[in-house]
Amino acid sequence: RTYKRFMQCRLDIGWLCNPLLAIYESLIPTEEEKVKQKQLLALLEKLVNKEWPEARLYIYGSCGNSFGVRNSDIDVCLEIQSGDIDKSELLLKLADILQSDNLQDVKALTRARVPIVKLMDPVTGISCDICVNNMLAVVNTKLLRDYAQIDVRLRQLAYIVKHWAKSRAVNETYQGTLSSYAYVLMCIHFLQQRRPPILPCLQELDTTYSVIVDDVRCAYFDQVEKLINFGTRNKENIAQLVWSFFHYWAYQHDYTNTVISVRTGHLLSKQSKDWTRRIGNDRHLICIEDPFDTSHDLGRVVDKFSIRVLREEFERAAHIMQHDPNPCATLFEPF
Ligand code: 3AT
Ligand code: MG
Repeated sequence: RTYKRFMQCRLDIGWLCNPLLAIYESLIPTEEEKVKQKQLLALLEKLVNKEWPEARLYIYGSCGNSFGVRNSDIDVCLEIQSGDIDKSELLLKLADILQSDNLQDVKALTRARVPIVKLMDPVTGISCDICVNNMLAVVNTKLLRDYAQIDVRLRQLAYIVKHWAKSRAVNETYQGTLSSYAYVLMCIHFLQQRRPPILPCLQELDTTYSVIVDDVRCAYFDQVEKLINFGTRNKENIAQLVWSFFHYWAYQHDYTNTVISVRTGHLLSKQSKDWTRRIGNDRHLICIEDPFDTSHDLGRVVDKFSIRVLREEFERAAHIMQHDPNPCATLFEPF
């Protein structure tokens, strides 16, 4: 009986699809904004190549991975053979090159955790952070973008989850909650685990794309246009998926023993990764394996206080999805 009621509840929330999709649509950047981003990238490339002809610029993060909301800043990575020049010097030089043109507020932040040059383009109104040789981020951006093309429900779910996380202030790594990147990986893993699955595991399929970055081999199947029918046997709609996502993280996930792994498409044991105890500042209270840098737990920022905050927020969201008469308002109420 309980199971029947449980299923009934999930089937009955179809009416929530339209309001959830309306939120999703309202968050997607416009074509006009995408064009402006490309213009700014072209301008930066021109300026950089005048000084360093062999250097390249890549967009990474939410503007490149197709999980970016409207009016966000762009993250750019400069790839350059730096020889014996150190990163700080390189960034100061870069700031100098960009200073000379019509860009505003050009600043090199050489002591940041990820050192960057910040700037604002008055023509497009877009702000931009440029880092150097952070190619693993460029490659994981491509992986997320490729997953997004397989089934539109990933983009829908991830936008809703990111919007929820920002509204509820649980998207702040410096306060011990999770990065946007971590939330998108949670969504991908979740959709790999549905039965029938909505997403495949690209790193388990034949390799069609392979690069070596910082001694890590990044390889997976990237001909995603061949996979656009992959998830069609699963008929779950976005309301059911949002409901199930929050239920999973509120009540079903085994925080004590398991690691989510997009790389394998499965749960792994903490034991197998030796993530069973605190080492230094890594507490492994919620474990999310980076798909390429597999020694990296994206949950390592979470501490014993913030894990409670996170789990209470998952429970709150699950409760709202189940009982609230107007979930679309309550779910995203500012914290
Ligand atoms: P927002 O829309 O800006 O919140 P985002 O996708 O830009 O989301 P972040 O700002 O968290 O995400 O990170 C920017 C990119 O940097 C995303 C990912 O390619 C990379 N990245 C972020 N955190 C990590 C990490 N811990 N390990 C590896 N790559 C990371
Ligand atoms: Mg970002």
